[in-house]
Amino acid sequence: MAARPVGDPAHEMLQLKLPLPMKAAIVGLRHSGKTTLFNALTGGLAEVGSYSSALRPNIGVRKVDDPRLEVLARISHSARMVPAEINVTDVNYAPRGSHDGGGISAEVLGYLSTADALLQVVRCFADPSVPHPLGSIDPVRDIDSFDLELTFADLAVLERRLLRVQDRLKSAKPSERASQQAEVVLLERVKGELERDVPIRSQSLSSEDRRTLAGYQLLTAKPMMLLANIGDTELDRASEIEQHLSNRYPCFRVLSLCARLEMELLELNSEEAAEYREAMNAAPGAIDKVVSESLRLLGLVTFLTIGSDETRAWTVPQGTPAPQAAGRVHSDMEKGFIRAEVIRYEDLVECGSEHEARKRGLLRVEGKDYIVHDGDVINFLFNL
Ligand SMILES: Nc1nc2c(ncn2[C@@H]2O[C@H](COP(=O)(O)OP(=O)(O)OP(=O)(O)O)[C@@H](O)[C@H]2O)c(=O)[nH]1
Ligand SMILES: [Mg+2]
Repeated sequence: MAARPVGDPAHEMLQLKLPLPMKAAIVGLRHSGKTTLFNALTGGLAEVGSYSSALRPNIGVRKVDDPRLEVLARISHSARMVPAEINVTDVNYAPRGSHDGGGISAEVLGYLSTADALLQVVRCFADPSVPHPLGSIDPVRDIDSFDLELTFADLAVLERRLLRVQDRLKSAKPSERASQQAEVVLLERVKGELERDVPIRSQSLSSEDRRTLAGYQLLTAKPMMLLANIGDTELDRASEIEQHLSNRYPCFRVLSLCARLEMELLELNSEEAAEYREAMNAAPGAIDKVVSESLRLLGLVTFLTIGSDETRAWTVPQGTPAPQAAGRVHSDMEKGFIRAEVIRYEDLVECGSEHEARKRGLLRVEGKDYIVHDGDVINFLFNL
């Protein structure tokens, strides 16, 4: 069958939407404002302040606002715009030593281990009507305590894995011994560093070591960001608090915001919200910043497709080759991939049309080894 460009009516018949594999998990101590942030991020209506150890996590989706979509939709006269999405989970977590829990429960660990990145909500707001599980407001203690929990969880996984590999080594065939011995050496090294308080994400490991470890879904290996949840009376100190935590934890990206205010603002129209924001001294774009930083934390880049039917943003992990990116749009496009026609977003905007970009030689034809970049506008050609 002849090559068929994206946007061809026959394309409509294909099942367009594939599940997005990347997931950010909101974590943090009890009553830090996780569910409030979840609602602010996803427009969700999950009940806040309703922690129970049996509570299921909230699972939602955040659309990624991208001003490039509107520009491209105008250029390509698209009927509609479809933004990219990130999956967000709000996981309940009770800290070791608090009256309602002894560490992270196995259920929570299960959710955390499948997350690709962690957004840690750090309680900075003081409110006597919302008791802190450890009795006082102390962001540094909370961050360190959470880190300890992640470390304990990883040590338990590594110890179990080590026992299993050592056991298997006893009856291993000569051809399997070398790789199993190498795994034992790696696990012991990683465990030793972890015992010296070096999280796996900060350990110096080869990409092969990281590939081996990836299967264990270790928590301190996951990228993490700190979200300082400040009270609405402290908004004028937002950047000071952010700076303080950034200095204390240079390995983490730190953002400060008032999750409750951001959630409440969703109920107002944009004019009222802007007025309220100004009155409260709350900088605009706090949630957008959380979203864009989450994309970065997840290691995602955005490419775009255009057509008269729709202009759409898609996210893929950095380093994704063109055929796999095509597979995000539809699995048939990956299977029958021929080539990709790529224009840089900025070039397309400057040319004003695909036709003009083609004329000026700014449309590149790329093969299966092409690595997709953020802002690529792509037309995949494929065989069915
Ligand atoms: N004063 C104040 N209260 C807040 C703020 N953010 C959240 N809260 C309140 O803190 C309480 C807990 O908020 P949640 O969002 O449920 O916190 P959580 O971390 O999900 O709590 P658990 O699920 O119980 O662990 C609620 O009563 C919120 O209204 C804030 O910025 N200021
Ligand atoms: Mg909650």
